[in-house]
Amino acid sequence: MADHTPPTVDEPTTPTGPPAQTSDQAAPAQVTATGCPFSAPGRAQAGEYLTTATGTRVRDTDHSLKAGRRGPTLLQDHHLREKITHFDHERIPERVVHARGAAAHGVFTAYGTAGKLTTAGFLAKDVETPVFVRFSTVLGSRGSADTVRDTRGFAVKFYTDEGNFDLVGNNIPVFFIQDGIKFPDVIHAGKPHPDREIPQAQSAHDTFWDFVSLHTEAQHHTMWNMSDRGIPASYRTMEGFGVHTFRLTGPDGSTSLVKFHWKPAAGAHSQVWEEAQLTQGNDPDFHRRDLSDAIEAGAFPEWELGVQVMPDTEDEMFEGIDLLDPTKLVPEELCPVQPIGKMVLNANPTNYFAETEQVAFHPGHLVPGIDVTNDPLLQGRLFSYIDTQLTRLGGPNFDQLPINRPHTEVNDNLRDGYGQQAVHTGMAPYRPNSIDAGNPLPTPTDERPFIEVPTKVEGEKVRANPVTFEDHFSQTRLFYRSLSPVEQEHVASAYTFELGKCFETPIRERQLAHLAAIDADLAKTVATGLGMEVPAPTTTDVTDMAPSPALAQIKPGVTYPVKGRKVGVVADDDADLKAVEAAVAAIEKEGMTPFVLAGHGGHLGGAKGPVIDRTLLTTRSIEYDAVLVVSAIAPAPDARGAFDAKAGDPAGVPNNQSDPRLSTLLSEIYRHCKAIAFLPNAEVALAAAGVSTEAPGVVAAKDAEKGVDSLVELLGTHRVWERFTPKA
Ligand code: HDE
Repeated sequence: MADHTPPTVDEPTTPTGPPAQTSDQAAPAQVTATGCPFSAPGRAQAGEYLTTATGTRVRDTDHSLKAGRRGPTLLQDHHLREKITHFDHERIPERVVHARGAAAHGVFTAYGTAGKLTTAGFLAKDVETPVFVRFSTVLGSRGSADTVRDTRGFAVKFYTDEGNFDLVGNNIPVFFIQDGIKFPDVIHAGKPHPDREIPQAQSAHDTFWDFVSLHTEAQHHTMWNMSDRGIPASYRTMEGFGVHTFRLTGPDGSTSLVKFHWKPAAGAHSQVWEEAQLTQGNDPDFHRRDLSDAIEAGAFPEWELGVQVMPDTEDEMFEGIDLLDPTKLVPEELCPVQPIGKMVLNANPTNYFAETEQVAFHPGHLVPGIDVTNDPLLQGRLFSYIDTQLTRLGGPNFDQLPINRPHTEVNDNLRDGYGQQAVHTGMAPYRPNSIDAGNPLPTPTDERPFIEVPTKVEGEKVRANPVTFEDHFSQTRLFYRSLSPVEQEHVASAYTFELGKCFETPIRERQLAHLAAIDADLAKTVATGLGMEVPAPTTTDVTDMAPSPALAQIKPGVTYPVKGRKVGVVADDDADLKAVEAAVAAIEKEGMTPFVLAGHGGHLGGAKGPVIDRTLLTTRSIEYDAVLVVSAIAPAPDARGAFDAKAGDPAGVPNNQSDPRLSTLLSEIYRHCKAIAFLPNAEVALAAAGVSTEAPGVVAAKDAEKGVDSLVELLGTHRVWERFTPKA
């Protein structure tokens, strides 16, 4: 067993024993009804009457103090100045990356299966640990759309009994660069162009593709971005990855190298590209809304945490894969993911700014039993995350903000600084001391301190990577070739779209040469779409690795729970209202959310009829995972300009039988491979939309219950992909 006891250092003042912690040294924790430490009572809003910041009651907050009714405002108006000054400083700098995000509270429950791997107490059997999870896009500003093509952040703060542990991961298991020093470069390239500050939250522009085509190490991550992973259907349907390799220490002192994985119970699903684009305009808050709505509806999002465990060998390699290279993954077929616990998100934040905006994650927030490795990207991050908060959160005391406070005692000797919340009373915030009874003491080894795993370090000072970091194409090919044909088709379209938005021919040519190295057919499809020749491949030194089916999102025969899916029930006032009610009940019974969709608001067929949740004016296809069409919707007489009642549409159905906005909605649902069921007499709506009732996933149902049954079956595989079989 390795001895991890730190060397003893003789100190001038030897403490005589663990002195009691004094009140000023305790963490400033306050627990709210939800069990999370939130606001200290000093700043909570209380009392019936409006007051100033210092508690003086205010009679009038609508008129400034003026010299006469028509006179100038007086500098003396302390209430006006306090109110406006505070408002002027309400904003803090947004995160330099991952500015756009949404978060939720939850609970992590460990299975105890990691007990031999790590001493981390929160991974012991049945231990429940509160968590706060923030999901984000990377490139966009705080107000940008959720459904852009991008990597998603997946950051989890575990408030463990041994201090906070942050698993600050992404929804993609590899990263663009191998060394943290390149991070400013890749982000400058991905962010809007500095001259006109466009495009917002997009990778489809010259500087991004300039960077990733010049740094071939970015090819693997970029391929993931171009796959369906770049446009998740929901935060609830994303996998999460710790990306880097971490080092665990078990109770017997043995160490192992691990990669962390989050697997969503709902399955990994994505939008299709047209749908993602429509969503950006129709509901830029789509993912944020989906997350909070699901939690509010009790459809709590769930993930299983798992680890791939690799031996801690001297070369830190596994099956030829360098575990310190963050552009490489370890296929699950070579090293299975072992489940170690479950996370359920069960509460929305109370206040966006206080929690979601002020939460500060840091890969260096570690607990005993979990340590970092020398991955040069992770090493760069260990510096960045504290540093960035100094600007963003205005000083070094951000760990005292309610959302960042640990749920354990803190006795850190850190003092003063901007935003200091604690009223420290001791005399000797230094060590050793003989004044505050020596408090605080260094933690003895048997009291579970954090101890760095004593790994051997030697070498010359160099600015260089290991040679095992050099292959940038084999795993990119592995990922592409592991995808299902549908996903491969999406990848080709995504590259064609993105490069089609680049103006510089040399950039397109360089990227096509990389695609030629990855997969000749892919390069050919993209080049054809761009109207260009396929250049010679960048390299032919690419290893064919055995495909990893686990990397595909669309897996034949695999179905997922339908709980939390959204189903539209389309009906008009003269529809069979009993069928509408039965459909709503059947959808709810499955744990899904029904939305009755009609031409107008209020109730269907009079005040006592079913409640209408969405109207053709307020909705779009993007809101639904599937639809049940109970009847067509007659065109609204006031939908001026939306249709010409006299003309027939190409399907030969007069527009006065089905509202053209319903036709648009149904044709999008159809094109996006979503399930459709329809009741007798509703065919006219499908015909007007040009939707064939013979097509896969378009099901005629005798009654509402049967219709919902068909939808449940189809929704298990998320989409009806066979509707448009990709060309061979
Ligand atoms: Fe980050 N990253 N990052 N990153 N990152 C930040 O920290 C950085 C990297 C990730 O919801 C920043 O507090 C560097 C990899 C997430 O609050 C900043 C490098 C992965 C979030 C920062 C990386 C991530 C961040 C901006 C290369 C996946 C959002 C604000 C060495 C494993 C956390 C902040 C949240 C945020 C730096 C690379 C994930 C600037 C220097 C790899 C999920 O510190």
